[in-house]
Amino acid sequence: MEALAVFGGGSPCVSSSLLCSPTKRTCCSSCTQKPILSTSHHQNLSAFPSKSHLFSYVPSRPHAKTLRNSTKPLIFLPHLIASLEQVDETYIMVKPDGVQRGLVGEIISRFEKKGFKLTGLKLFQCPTELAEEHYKDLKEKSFFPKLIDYITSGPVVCMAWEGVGVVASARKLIGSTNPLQAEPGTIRGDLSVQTGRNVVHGSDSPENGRREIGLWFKQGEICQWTPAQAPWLRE
Ligand code: IDP
Ligand code: MG
Repeated sequence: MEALAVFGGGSPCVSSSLLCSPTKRTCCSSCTQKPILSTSHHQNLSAFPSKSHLFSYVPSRPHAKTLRNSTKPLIFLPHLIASLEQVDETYIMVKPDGVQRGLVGEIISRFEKKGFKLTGLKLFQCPTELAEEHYKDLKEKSFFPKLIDYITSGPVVCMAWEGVGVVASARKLIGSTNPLQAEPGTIRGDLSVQTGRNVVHGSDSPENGRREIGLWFKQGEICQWTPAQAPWLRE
C-alpha cells in the first residue's frame, strides 16, 4: 500500500498529528525517534477506522464507473502534507494566583477550545529548587527572589500541550508579561492586572517547551492519545 510504505511498513504511530512525540519520555518505550513519520506498535488506532479516510478510497459516487472497481488505496495528498508539519510541545502552568482565584478551568479551556491537545495535567506544589531551575535565566534579575516565593507560594497546575505551532500560539493566547499591556481577549489581558501576579506561564520556544515539560513531568505522566475531533481541526 502506498500510504504504509511512506510510514515505513509497520503499524503507523498515529497521534492526532500522525507523529510520535519528540522525546522518548512522551512516546512508547520502544520508540526513540524524532517527531517525523515513524513506526510504533502500541498506539490505539480505534479512532481511525482501518479504512481510514486519510489513506483509502471509499467510493462516494458509486455510479462513477471509472472509479468503482478501484481497490487500490490512494493517498490524499493534503493530509500527508499536513502530517509532515512539525508538532511542538509547550509547557503551560497556572500559577498559584490562578489556582487561588479559581481560574484553572477558565485557563485550561482557552487552550482546549483553541484546539490544541492536552498531554499532561497535574496539581503540584513546586519545590524551591525546581522553581529556581525553571526560571534560571532570570537569576540575575532583582525580582528573582520574589518570583521564586510567588511560584512556590501555593499549588500550581502543570500542563503539557501539543500541536503544530502550539508554542507561539499559546504565547499569543496568554498575552504580554505585563497584564496591563496584554490585549483584551488574552488570558493575562482578561484575568490579571500586575506582572508579579500574571496567572499563567507559557514556554517561549519549542526547545524550552521540551525542556520545561521534562522538568515538570516525570516519565509516564505524559499521555499520548488521538482526539476524536482531530479530523475536524486539521484538513
Ligand atoms: P513571561 O512569563 O511572559 O515569559 P518573563 O520575562 O519570562 O515573562 O518573566 C517570567 C515571569 O517573571 C513573569 O511571568 C512574571 O511572573 C515575572 N516577572 C517578570 N518581570 C517581572 C518584574 O518586573 N517584576 C516582577 N515579576 C516579574
Ligand atoms: Mg518567559
